[in-house]
Amino acid sequence: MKSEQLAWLIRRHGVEMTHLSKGSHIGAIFSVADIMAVLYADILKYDAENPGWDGRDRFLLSKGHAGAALYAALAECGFIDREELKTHYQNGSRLSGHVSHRVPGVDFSTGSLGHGLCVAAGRALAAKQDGKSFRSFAVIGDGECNEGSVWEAAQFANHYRLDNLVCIVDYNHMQSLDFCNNTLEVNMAQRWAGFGWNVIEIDGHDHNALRAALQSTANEGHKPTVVIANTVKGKGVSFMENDVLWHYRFPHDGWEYNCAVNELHAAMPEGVADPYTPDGCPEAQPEPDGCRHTVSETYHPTYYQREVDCK
Ligand SMILES: Cc1ncc(C[n+]2csc(CCOP(=O)(O)OP(=O)(O)O)c2C)c(N)n1
Ligand SMILES: [Mg+2]
Repeated sequence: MKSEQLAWLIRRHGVEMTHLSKGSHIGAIFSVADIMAVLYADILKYDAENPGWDGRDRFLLSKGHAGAALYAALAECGFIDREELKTHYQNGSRLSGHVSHRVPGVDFSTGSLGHGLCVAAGRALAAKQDGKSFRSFAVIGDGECNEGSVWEAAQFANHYRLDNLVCIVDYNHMQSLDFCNNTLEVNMAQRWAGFGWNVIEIDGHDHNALRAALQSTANEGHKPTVVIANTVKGKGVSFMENDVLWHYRFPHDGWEYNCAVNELHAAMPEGVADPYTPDGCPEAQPEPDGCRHTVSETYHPTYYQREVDCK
């Protein structure tokens, strides 16, 4: 499957999964969808028939709250059944809201931010010590970079010259309740370079740029590589883009779900079929006046305004 098709399906599954479960993090899922799609379509070595294959690249979605994006990719790549996606975030399901290692193709549970890069760095060192050729990848959030453990791992990876380690930062400038720079400012590229990493900065929704950055990360100094992927939180549905509301809100019945689906349909790549609403949502009404938010200064007014005005 082409990465563009996979990215579309990740977004479509993401809408359905959060809608059905009344679950969170659709903005984070959309933000990382293109990164996940290029990784699973073009970059990672894996065997869906044998998820524990020793030669596989090791992958971690450290921003585990976007687990639906990973589960959707795993379903489309044959690790789990598509039908199971409908159980996401629901009691008894192994597809927990945050990433679970009980799911085939997942080696490590995530959701408590700040741990993924540490594990990925350890795996990269183990590969070197054992003479194995796999690469170790971690996708982390920019808000996650507030965690000190990220920078401990960064130092460690530099010290051991882990050129088989790739960290991708989903750089959407937002964290759960606010913009990152209102919370704790990080000069992203400069910080990683200062920690001795090979820094590549790209548009995180440009599949060609992602492929080029991730294909080979070998470099003369044997440095670990960080791909700073500039993204838009909520990318793909206009009223979810750059609005902190959609960190926790799920697409509700009515115009939110219908318009989200129809916007995705308008951008559907060739060769893809929508498993849920093949013809889109014909009944879709446009959103009521005053419900579309622009980039907000702070979380609170935006969130409560929507709850009061537009329910
Ligand atoms: C250790 C820890 N602290 C707090 C949280 C709660 N939390 C969940 S998502 C989130 C924001 C993450 O922001 P970012 O890493 O930028 O991810 P994005 O959603 O923007 O992709 C926070 C603070 C958590 N999951 N783990
Ligand atoms: Mg973020």
